[in-house]
Amino acid sequence: MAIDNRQMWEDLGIDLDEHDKLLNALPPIFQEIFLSQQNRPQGMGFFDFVVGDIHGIRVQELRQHALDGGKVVATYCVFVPDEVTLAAGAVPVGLCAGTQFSVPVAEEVLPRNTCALIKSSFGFKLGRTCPYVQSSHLIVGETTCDGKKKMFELLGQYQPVHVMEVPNKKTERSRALWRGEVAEFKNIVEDLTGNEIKADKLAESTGLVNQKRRALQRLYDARKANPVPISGKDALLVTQVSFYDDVKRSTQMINALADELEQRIAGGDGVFPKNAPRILIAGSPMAIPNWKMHHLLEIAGAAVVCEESCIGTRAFSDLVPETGGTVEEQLDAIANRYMQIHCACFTPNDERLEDIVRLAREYKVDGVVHYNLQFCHTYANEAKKVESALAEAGIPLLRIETDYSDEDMGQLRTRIDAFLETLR
Ligand code: BJ8
Repeated sequence: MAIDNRQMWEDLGIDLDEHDKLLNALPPIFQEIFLSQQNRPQGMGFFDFVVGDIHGIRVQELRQHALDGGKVVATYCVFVPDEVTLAAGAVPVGLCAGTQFSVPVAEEVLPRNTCALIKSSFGFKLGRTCPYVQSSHLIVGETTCDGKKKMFELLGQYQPVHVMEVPNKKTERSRALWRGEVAEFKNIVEDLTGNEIKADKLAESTGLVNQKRRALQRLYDARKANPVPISGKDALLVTQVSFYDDVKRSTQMINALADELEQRIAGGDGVFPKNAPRILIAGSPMAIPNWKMHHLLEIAGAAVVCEESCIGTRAFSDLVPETGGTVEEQLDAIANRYMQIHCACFTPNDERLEDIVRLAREYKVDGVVHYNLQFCHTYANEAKKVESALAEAGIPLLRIETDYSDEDMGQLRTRIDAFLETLR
């Protein structure tokens, strides 16, 4: 039987008036940023549809899963292993944390000088405006940064939260700690679902998640072409949607889009002129619906061709080896794979610097924009080392520090125009 959205939102405890404001604000923004683009790939139709119905069908699926006795496990960070969640029969869902809409309510509790991603996530819970948060049986946080880990303590007053301890170094001792965290997470999802994780299920879910990563790799490989067959905004949207959509469906739709992009490349069909400055964005992740930086760069005439971020290469570059074996052996492989994520929470984190220079070359970029969410100290401090590494490689860099508000749009446009001018 079809589920009525309003009734569903009410059942989930959503503040319907505030939620109406949020949903009413989205279509004009989406029209301006996405639908107004020229020569978009047809495969973007699916992703437009998903965003157009952002709190509808996917939430209905989660709701149905819950009504059937299933569990939903929500996350904010690419350190939480979806393979384990899926192997227990639960559904993983990446939560949105990319809008200014949910920031003011969070500032009634959190210090204002907290990064927008933290405030936005907390504000969704406090304001009861996100049906994904409301649908979750467990929110899994991590200790990647101080702001987040203290926010998760507060979030735990409203909803069940489990925090995974992500170490700050990549020594053997730290790896052992992380392996223990993965083992504990397995026990927690088993308790939550009542399902024991078996080796065959874990191998199957590892294969599924890897397939999604391979599909994203194809999408990103297509962006290496010149002219580039898809805008940075559209590629960003695809990656953002893949965080909360069904894993199998995402994989299928991204692969269909990649097929189309490969045909475009064969035909020399691009969305920007060949001489458009090619930009790599590196830094803090851009949770949906944070499209600000891509939009500003692309309306200024640049082509964003890659993101070195967790809504980008850090999410899919490494696969979990599909060697099978016992549950414990597979968990070893999973834990190792996640320790290859080069988040700025690690010290030292030189591998990230190497990644940025390598990606800049692979994607043949003209310049790099280091994107930093205001008050994110790990990325802000690391930006200095990124600057040195890029200077040594002879690659121009623009450092941007911003939040989710529109207040600095004029100033950012001026700085972006000036930067692109130096690249032309
Ligand atoms: S693995 S980047 S998704 S932690 S921007 S909340 S770090 S103050 S988001 Fe991240 Fe996982 Fe690392 Fe990736 Fe804190 Fe910085 Fe805010 Fe951040």
